Amino acid sequence: MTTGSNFKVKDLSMAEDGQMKIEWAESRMPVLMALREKYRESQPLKGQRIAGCLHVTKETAVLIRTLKAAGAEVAWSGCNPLSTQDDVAAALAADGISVYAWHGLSVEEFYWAIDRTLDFKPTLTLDDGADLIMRVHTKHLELAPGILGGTEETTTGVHRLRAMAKDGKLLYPILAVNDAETKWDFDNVYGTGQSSIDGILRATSVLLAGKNFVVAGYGHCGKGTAARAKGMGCNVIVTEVKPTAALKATLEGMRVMTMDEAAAVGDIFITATGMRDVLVGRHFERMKDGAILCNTGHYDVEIDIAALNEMATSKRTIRPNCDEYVMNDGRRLYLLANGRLVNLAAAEGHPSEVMDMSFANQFLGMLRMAKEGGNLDKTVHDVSPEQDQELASIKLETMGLSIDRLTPEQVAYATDYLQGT
Ligand code: 9W1
Repeated sequence: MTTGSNFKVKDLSMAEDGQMKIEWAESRMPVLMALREKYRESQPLKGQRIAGCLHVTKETAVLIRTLKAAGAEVAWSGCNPLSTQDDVAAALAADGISVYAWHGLSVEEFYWAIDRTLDFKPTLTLDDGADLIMRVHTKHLELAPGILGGTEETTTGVHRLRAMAKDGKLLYPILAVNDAETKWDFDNVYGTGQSSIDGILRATSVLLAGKNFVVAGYGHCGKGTAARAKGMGCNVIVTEVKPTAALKATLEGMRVMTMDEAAAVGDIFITATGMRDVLVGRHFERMKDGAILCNTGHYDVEIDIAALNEMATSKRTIRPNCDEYVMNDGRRLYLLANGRLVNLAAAEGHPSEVMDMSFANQFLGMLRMAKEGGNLDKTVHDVSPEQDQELASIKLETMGLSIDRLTPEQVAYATDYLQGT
């Protein structure tokens, strides 16, 4: 461990590798980079101290540097004990950022790291999962009056905070970055879609073309994964419990059937339901020799791993993130990443281009809280629809794409209910 007066990371000598990763991400995150240039002069975050608690990754580093470029002082900890990229943390520390994060820290160390960022008496907080906000509300209440506002990145965190706000327990306003269309709609569909396929390929290196690819759940994550698998030449089968979702899958060219039917024909299975017991013993019994099983839902409850262990006569790790289970009749089933999120465990999470939009929402959220936080109700606030459109418009521009504008006549037509038949 390398400890400095304002950081604790795994090994400061990894900074050069981290710096290269960050530069790579910067080259793929044009919206944040455009915002960095836009606010470099005016310094809208001057005088603000931001405590952040979010996965220490190359993408997060691009956000941190953008906040700093806009004038903020920043102190950071990771929001998950296993998501920190140690070389990225080292590069941030070498750059003078107060960062307390290393891969595999214990629960005590996790809260210790959050507390170090609170020593800094933040005026703004930035969360993924609300652990930092909760720490202020439980152990550091004295800091709350000095905090103008905060932002929250995820669904789970937003749920927690809305419940708190309902009870009147929230001590400063929060912006629900998660609920911005340019966040959840892109993260879940395109981020999870690509990274799940990426995880399967890294763990197995199988050919996707021609395979029967079974997606359980046709929500945003399932839909994204199914679309990408189809693009790679798979025959995609969708299983669902919700009639409208199943109907959409059908009309998008997916085959729909029950898991009992799919179990016998699938080559690759991925669960994306958020529900437990999606693949269970009776499915394992029917599966073909060589079938590959994985999960991209939040919790590792979708595949009944206990049953798999019980049914198997032997088990070995045949490749990283790929366990071979031999059934009593000799069939081999392959479980990826122990049934945990295959896109995080076997790949690298969402690609930088997708995080660009999520984190541009975070950046604009910080600007808004710095400016208006003091006047907002102490509840959970939504990102404005204008911010969504502005952000999408910058993204399009950075991709060299132009779109049409309504003419005044078209605007009048759209708003005049007297016109029409
Ligand atoms: N977030 N930069 C693992 C990621 C863990 C993780 C998690 C992301 C990003 C879903 C955020 C092994 C990055 C993060 C790389 C990695 C997430 C949990 C990102 C996808 C969400 C519980 N949740 N995310 N990049 N670990 O991709 O910040 O590689």
